[in-house]
Order: sequence, then structure tokens, then C-alpha cells
Amino acid sequence: MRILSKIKCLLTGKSSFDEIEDFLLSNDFGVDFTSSILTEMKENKINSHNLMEAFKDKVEAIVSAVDSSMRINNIPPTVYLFVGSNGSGKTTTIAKIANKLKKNGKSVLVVAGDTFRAGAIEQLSEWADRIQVPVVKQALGSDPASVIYDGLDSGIVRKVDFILIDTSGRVETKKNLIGELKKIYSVISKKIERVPDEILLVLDAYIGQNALSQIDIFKEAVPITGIVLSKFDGSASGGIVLPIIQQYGIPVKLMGTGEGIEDIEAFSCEKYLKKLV
Ligand SMILES: Nc1nc2c(ncn2[C@@H]2O[C@H](COP(=O)(O)OP(=O)(O)OP(=O)(O)O)[C@@H](O)[C@H]2O)c(=O)[nH]1
Ligand SMILES: [Mg+2]
Repeated sequence: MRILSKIKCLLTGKSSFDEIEDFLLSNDFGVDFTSSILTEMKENKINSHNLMEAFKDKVEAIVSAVDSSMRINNIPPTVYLFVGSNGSGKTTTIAKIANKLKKNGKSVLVVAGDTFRAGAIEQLSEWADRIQVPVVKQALGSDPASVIYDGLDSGIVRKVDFILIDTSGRVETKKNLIGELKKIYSVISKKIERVPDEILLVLDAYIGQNALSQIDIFKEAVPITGIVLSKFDGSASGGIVLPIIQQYGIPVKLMGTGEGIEDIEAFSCEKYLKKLV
């Protein structure tokens, strides 16, 4: 989606401000960003000549207010917990990150904490086999907190650099989901004597505004430290990155750019703007 060329067309084509506003809002840029752009357009501070620069400056100011780098603990293992609703891309993201870390010479262990969905354990195990990293798993239906405890134990004994923990996005009710994640968070924190280094909420870029309600649900359970915006390879506008940062102060840390194992990128303002422009 070439957001800026579309706005430029709207500007030069003498479209009404309402049309530009509708366009920005329907592409998930959020009320704050949209009204700030609109105000400056009305005051003629933003016009078709400086649109690109002004847009970039505004995006940069928002994105640079948060730290989008991944936290690494001084003493290994660094522990990343992945949460997100069903089908958002958690398991694939874990495989991609494990692969990347391994290629960078780090040792990684993955934990099949989604014991709820049939096929979830096999899916993670297959990825782990392909990229040659150990996986800790138990039978379908086991207590996820117990698998995760074992995973941490095993990772600590093996002295791995990173432990990546998968969780279920599909628990019977929201209450159960929150309860389960709270328990997982508490088990991890007790075991490693600190909070997980990252709690990454994986959001499908296509869900647009619904991303905000997902954040509301998951942050009831765990303190989210970053967002992975998956499926940012198709026609999703990605405008949602701005309201996520503006309303929640949560950085987007990674972008999923395809179904392949290499298809993940660290979030940067530059890459993000490239996608928008
Ligand atoms: N195009 C594209 N597809 C992706 C990306 N990330 C994940 N997918 C696809 O999205 C689908 C769901 O991904 P999973 O990793 O299984 O999602 P999940 O969150 O683990 O799902 P559950 O285990 O059911 O909760 C799969 O078909 C993935 O290949 C991405 O960045 N781009
Ligand atoms: Mg999964």
C-alpha cells in the first residue's frame, strides 16, 4: 500500500479534507496522528510539496519515543515469552527468531507451551528439527506452566543463550486464557528470579484496529514489552503501529515479512517508512 502517494493524489486532486481523514483512519493511523496531519494541512503547513518530509518527521517522532531493540539479559539464558491470539503467527515467529539467533552463533531452546491446540506441539517440533534446535515438550493437554518449567530447567542445565516459549492462543474462554498466562508468567519469574526478558505479543498486521483490543486483553494477563507485527508482507497498511505506540507506549520490535524461515526483520523507522511510501 503506497500510503503517501495516495494522500498526495488526494491532496493534488482537490479531495476534501474529510476524504483524506477517512483514508488515514481507514488505514488504521489512529485519531491522534490523523488529526495532527489534518490540522497542519488545513493550516497549509503540510501541502503536496512537503507531504513526504512532514509525514516522515511525524512518524519518526512517534516511533523514536520508544525503544524497539530486543532486550538481552547479561547472564544467559535470555527468556522470551510469546503470546497472541490463535493464528497470529507465534509459532512461526519463534522458528524465525530461533533460526536467526542460531545463525548468529547463539544456542537456543524452544518450549512447546501450547499444549491446547492439536498439532501445535508437532508444528513447533518440526520447525525445531529443521533448524536443529532442541525442543522441550509434553503431551497434548498437559499443564503449559509445567512444560515451561521443564523447558527453563532444561535450558539452564544446557546453558543455552536463549529460551523461546510458545503459548496457546486458543483457550476456551478469555478468563481461562488470562488465568493461564498469569500462571505462566509467575512460574517463569520464580524460576529465573526476574521477569521474562521480553513478553512479545504477536499481532497479525491485517487485523488493523482490532490490534488495540487484543492488546487490552493480553495486557490484563501479562506486561507486554513489545509487539511482533506478523504478516506485514501483504497489503496490510501497517498504520496501526502508530496508535499502538501512541496509546500504549509499547514498541513494535519485529516485523514478519513472509511465511519463510528468513522472513523476519527488526523493526526500524526507516524500514517502516519504506513500507508506507
Ligand atoms: N505471509 C505471512 N504469513 C505468516 C507470517 N507469520 C506467520 N504466518 C502464517 O500464519 C499462519 C499461522 O501462523 P502460526 O505461527 O501457526 O500462528 P500461531 O499464532 O502459532 O497460531 P496458533 O498456534 O493456532 O495459536 C501460518 O500459515 C504461517 O505460515 C508472516 O509474517 N507472513
Ligand atoms: Mg502456534
